[in-house]
Amino acid sequence: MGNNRSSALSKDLLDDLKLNTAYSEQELTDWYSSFLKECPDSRISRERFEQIYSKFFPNADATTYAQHVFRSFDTNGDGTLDFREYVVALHLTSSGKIHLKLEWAFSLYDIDGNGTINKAEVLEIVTAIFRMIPPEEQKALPEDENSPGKRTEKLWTFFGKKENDKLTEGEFVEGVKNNIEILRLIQYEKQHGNQ
Ligand SMILES: [Ca+2]
Ligand SMILES: [Ca+2]
Repeated sequence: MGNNRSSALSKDLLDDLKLNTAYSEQELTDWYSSFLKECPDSRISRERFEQIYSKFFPNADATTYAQHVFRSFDTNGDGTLDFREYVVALHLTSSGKIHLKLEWAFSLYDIDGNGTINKAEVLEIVTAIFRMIPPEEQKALPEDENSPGKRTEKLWTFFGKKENDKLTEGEFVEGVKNNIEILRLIQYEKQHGNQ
């Protein structure tokens, strides 16, 4: 990095991304051009990311969730997203490969990055998810999952965990794969205007 001052994608980065994502050289080159147009300093700040993210949820508050998503994408932890982090994030969240998505979801829930998820971390992410659910949709939720606390209890029970237990990445991935209800509860799918 740093020696890539021109608007061309460096060969090393291109090779790296071709190897680690499913995207073609043409796609990556095109994206890089539009990325540079949007972000002339080739970085996305957290504030900018929150703005972009929030536009998808005009009727709710996606700020907290966007902060967690940003953290999970900012893999080198420098407080900005560079092109590599951006493309890897796109690949993880849209490739359709469930295993990749779940590994990413694990890193989203593992807020302190210590390699396990505890109940407080689940509660924090579920609370952020709830802020994205419009009030009328919240009213329609089943009784045992219509608050962040209840939803966290339900999830924790599905995972077969006691209050102070911890969840490893393997348990998380297997748990979600084996229980469609868990998959539904760990995320929020917008009901309208999504695609
Ligand atoms: Ca970064
Ligand atoms: Ca953790």
